Amino acid sequence: MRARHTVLGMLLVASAAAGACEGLVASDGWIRQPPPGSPHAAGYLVLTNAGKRAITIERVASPDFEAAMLHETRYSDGRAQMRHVHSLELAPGERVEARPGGLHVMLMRPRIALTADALIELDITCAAGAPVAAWLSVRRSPPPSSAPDTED
Ligand SMILES: [Cu+2]
Repeated sequence: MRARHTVLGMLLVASAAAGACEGLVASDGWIRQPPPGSPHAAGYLVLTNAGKRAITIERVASPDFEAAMLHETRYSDGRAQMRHVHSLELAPGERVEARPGGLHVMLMRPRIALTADALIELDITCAAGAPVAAWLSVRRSPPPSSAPDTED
């Protein structure tokens, strides 16, 4: 069995990518611990294109959940609505932060217990490329760097 707990509570997990995800760096990944028995959870991370060419993320998946997709929360008339983000393009040097109240990874039907500090694998697939693995740490509350946007 793969160890699912971090040794030092490390949050930042970076992946240098190959193929069509070349230059993609995923860091600061975390998942808000859902209530026990909840059929879904939301994951967050920072995606940076450190390469010289545009990257298009086409799909996300996790072996720890039956389904995963990128979602974006939008507010209209004071109500939050989520929509599926089918693809996400990152220009060279661009940094996109998934955080509460905005872009997030919707994770559905967990296959493992989402205990605090568990590490969840997220496989990011770019156009025609092999998936790149990122790691999301299960947390009870957001890390200080990722407080929700409450201004709007
Ligand atoms: Cu969602």
